[in-house]
Amino acid sequence: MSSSYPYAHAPTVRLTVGQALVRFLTQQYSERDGDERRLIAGTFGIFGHGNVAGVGQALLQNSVDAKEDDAMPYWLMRNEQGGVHAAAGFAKETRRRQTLAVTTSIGPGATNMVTGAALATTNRLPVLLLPSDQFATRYPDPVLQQLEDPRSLDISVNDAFKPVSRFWDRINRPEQLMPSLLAAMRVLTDPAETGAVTICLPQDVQAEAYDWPQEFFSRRIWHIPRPAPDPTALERAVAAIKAAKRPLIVAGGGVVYSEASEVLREFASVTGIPVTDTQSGKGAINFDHPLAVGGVGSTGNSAANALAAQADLIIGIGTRYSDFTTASHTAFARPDVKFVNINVQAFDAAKNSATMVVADARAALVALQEQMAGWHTDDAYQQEAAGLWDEWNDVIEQCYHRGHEPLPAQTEVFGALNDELAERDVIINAAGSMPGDLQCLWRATSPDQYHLEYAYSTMGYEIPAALGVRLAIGDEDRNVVAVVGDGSYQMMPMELATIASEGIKVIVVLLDNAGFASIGALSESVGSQRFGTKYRMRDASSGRLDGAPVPFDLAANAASWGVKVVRSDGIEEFRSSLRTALDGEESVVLYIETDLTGPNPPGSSWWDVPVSETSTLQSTTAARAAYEQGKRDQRHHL
Ligand SMILES: Cc1ncc(C[n+]2csc(CCOP(=O)(O)OP(=O)(O)O)c2C)c(N)n1
Ligand SMILES: [Mg+2]
Repeated sequence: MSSSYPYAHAPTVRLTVGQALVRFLTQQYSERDGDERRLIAGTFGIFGHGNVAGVGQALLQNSVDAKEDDAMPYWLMRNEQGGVHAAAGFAKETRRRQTLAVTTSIGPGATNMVTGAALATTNRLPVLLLPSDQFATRYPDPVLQQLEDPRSLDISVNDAFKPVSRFWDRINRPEQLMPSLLAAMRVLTDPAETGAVTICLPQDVQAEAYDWPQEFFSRRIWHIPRPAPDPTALERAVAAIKAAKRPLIVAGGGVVYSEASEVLREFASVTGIPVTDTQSGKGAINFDHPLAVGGVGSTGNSAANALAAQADLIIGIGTRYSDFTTASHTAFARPDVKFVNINVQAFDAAKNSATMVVADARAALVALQEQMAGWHTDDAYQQEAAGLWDEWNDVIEQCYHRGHEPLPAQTEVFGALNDELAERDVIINAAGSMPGDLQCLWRATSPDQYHLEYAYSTMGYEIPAALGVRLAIGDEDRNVVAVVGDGSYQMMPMELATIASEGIKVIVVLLDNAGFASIGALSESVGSQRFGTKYRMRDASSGRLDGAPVPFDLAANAASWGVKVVRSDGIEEFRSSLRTALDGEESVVLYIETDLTGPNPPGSSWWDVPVSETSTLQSTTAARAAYEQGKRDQRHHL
């Protein structure tokens, strides 16, 4: 087989696969609503023998040769997983119009990205993953870090990316790169299909030269569509809404990604339909909109959940109906409740046996509003919603200003953050007890403010995501604040070093409660007595981890990465350190100890976590009885 393009009439350029890859990526643009941007705005990487000579050499050559438009910025992260999280954070911040690539070596460098890939795909966020792979020629097999599967020499550890990628390919010959990259760009920019895109690059192929057709490297624009609703589907949706007395909107991430917030606000005002939100959708409607009623579901508030329980129609917009949104299929409790789902992906639109409107959220809302002209819900219903929301706002105030002693409740920290963050500052969080508190308490003023990864809920996402968000917003005058628990912090603190070396500003709020407030409370509720959920020394007499506090110092650890750390003793000190950090120029970790056991915001819902059916422990038997009671309200919407 020749190493050049067969079509004799095309001018060609001789480059390695690595060089061709980088050159191609610099020429890809996305476009939506006339806004053109570089699709792959940069590359995170860690080099090993798999990519140092191929993609690594190409990135070096680009940094030497490229003019401004052709440049591919490169950042060295500390952990490959952190690079993917940063790319996902970047993509979320840019509303999926742009993302980053991540290049790794083979073996562990590659598989370190699998969790990040799953996060991206679960959250429907585009990321481009470029793991290296074992030799295509197989001459030196088994190469260092090669798996070797006796059943098939074609299997490598990179096959582990297949279930967590929306597009997956392996480039065993240079020319395969052309159709593969074109298919990859389409998936990255398709709002219904997007997620992790993985292109595996055998280390020998990366360095191989080929005569590429020049037109492969021409500037290419990928138009991100806004699919319009099918008119008959829209008619069915309009009829369903007009027939409802107590309709309720669930606004999901799709509203934010489609930049449909303004249209949603207007639609709510005109139709008088109250709007609840999910973790990805919070801020889609501003909390002080007269029809906003906040977070719904397992960690939702009493107002949204009371309305959900009595709604006769749920209008889900851009939501995937996670179990937290549906309270494990107990939130929408009326026997006759029906659903209208607007979603760019048919898979989501079809959930709960809904009247499906497969369309872009903004396009569908505009069309819907036109056809709903003159119709609105009863005043009494709107007043009921507003009254319930007022009541919940009193609860928010209590949670935000508890004055809990000796250590503050973490809700007081959120109160300070909610007061101090500006409208377009970003708060980032992903796992622990914090997402639940934020879901029911946070008063989001804009769709930019609330950045929660609660589809994969990955401990360790927060710090690298803050790095990605900061890279996305550049030197815009906005603060990026990652809130991280002590458990999450210990999973992935090392990207603080990347933040320090890049000299960029993020604020990390590190809440140290010496354990898992989240899983601890859950453990107690399922009768497992907080077993193994505290960071404590092993106690000689009990044999368990319930001895003295572990003598580690997370604040000192944070400082060791090269960022400034400020310890706050109590909530007033925290408020003032926060103000200083927000006004300042440099990255700061704000460290504060909080109470492991709350007090937590009052719950108003359920979450299905099965409790042991048989046990010798009284705590478990009692929890099982409560669990069986909870199951009685669970249903399919058929
Ligand atoms: C990578 C990963 N492992 C395990 C879990 C399960 N999990 C959810 S929350 C949590 C504890 C989080 O502890 P911390 O960050 O201290 O937050 P807290 O619960 O104290 O608020 C665990 C282990 C997870 N979400 N992600
Ligand atoms: Mg903790």
